[in-house]
Amino acid sequence: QSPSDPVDLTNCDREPIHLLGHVQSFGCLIAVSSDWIVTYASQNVEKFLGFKAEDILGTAFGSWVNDKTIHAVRSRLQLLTSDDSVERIFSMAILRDNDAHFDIALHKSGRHIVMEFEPNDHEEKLDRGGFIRPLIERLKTEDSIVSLCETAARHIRALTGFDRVMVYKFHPDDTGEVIAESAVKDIGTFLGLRYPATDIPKQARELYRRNTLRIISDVNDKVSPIIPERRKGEIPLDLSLSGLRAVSPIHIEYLKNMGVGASLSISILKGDKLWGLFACHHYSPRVLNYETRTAAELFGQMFSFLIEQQESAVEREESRRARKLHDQIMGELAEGATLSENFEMIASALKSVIDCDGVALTINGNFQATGSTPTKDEFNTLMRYLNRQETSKIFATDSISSVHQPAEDYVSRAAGLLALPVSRVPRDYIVLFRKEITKEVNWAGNPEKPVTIGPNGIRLTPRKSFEAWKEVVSGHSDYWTDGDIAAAESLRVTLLEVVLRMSDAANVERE
Ligand code: BLA
Repeated sequence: QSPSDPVDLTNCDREPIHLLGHVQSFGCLIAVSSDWIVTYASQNVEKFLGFKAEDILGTAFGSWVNDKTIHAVRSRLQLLTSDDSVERIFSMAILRDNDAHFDIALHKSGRHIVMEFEPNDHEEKLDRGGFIRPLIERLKTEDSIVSLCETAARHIRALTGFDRVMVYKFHPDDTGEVIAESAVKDIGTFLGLRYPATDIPKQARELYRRNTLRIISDVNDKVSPIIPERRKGEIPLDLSLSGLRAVSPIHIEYLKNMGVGASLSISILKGDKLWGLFACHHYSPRVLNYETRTAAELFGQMFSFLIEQQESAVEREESRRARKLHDQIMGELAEGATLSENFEMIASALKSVIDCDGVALTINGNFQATGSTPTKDEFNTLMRYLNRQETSKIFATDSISSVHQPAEDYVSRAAGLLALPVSRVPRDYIVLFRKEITKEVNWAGNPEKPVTIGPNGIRLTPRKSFEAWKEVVSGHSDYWTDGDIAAAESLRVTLLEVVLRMSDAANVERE
């Protein structure tokens, strides 16, 4: 797809959002070649620097920039550590013939050096960096992912002044959920809402790993084209690392449909994976100066480490609980007792480690169940399906009905299952069930009530997205996480031990 092909709802995961050739109006962009000749300029350089973009193309950078700036830019370029790094210079007079101060962002794009300029005339230092350290100290005392996210959202709102700051976490299937929120009064809440993966298409998620902050300062902005559109024999200038990049018109339409005036998002990474975003809305245009954006970005990076730390603490806690459960089950089982005799104890022990709505057990065709499960007959039919699977492994699905059609009859009772084979005889299983996800949502205040509906229609609103997501997940339970499967695997080993002990006992008796 080329940048000029029309984009619509069917192809927007292929829109080349890094090649759209425009910058937002709060700054201007100039690119130079390795011999410092200007190769690209945004049309709005005139507004900021006083000369026409057409006139500056092909000139030597040093012919209009002062020596101090040339020196600073050259030395910053040496500091670029990777293809994805951006260097910054704050509040510097750059021109030979006037004293206007600018912030400069520098990065490399292919064989071009890209410089982005934003006016910065304030005298006093903002000391946004000073904001970060005490905040990190404060966050270190939080003991859960959600409380960590809530506190962070509150502080990001204080730092940026955005009306609403959400922590949007990606699930393994790339859908996302608002797990924390801080907002001004009376604008309703998005907390708990889930969205389909397509709302933040794949190429955007990919880009947000490399460039961790983007601001859309005004959805009605008159964005400025970069000229030339492309140089002979080249693709358009790659704007992946640009801070001024004008974003996809599809996304602008989405924001407008929501009544949002400005948007800011900061990536939260876990390792090199996109874990989530701070997604921020403002209900009127909002430009944040570069220093504040830099502080927010830095905060996002530090926060990523805290999330990683917290998640591994959770994982350690989970395996500690699984071990404890092992000891408990082994301890409580009376000598020679069978799994069936201890079904309730085992079921509640399992539930305490793996969240589920029902548990069923079948040993030698003997069926027991607790909570929300299929009936005995339904279960027997299901067993025939399970027995065709590889028996020595945990089997998990978040949609039984998509692999075993009769399960459509009991989706409301049991939509997903996790089966633990507990004997070498293929017929013995403990099965955990989960109900269908149907999230009831509080739309009070309806902050996303469409204001205007753009050319792509009502679909581009969070509410419609949410409905689309509900369709996608109809017949599904919440998915089983890697942690659930790992816990089930270790419990299966425990239960097998019990089964073996029983058969040993039986053997001893027979002797
Ligand atoms: C980008 N979509 C985004 C971004 C967010 C969302 C946060 C990042 C850009 C930004 O900071 O605004 C989605 N925003 C949300 C969600 C909530 C929110 C889910 O506040 C929930 C509260 N979007 C669609 C559909 C398409 C689409 C159907 O809904 C395409 C068919 C496209 N979204 C789309 C594109 C981008 C995007 C192309 C990239 C924008 C860019 O960086 O150029």
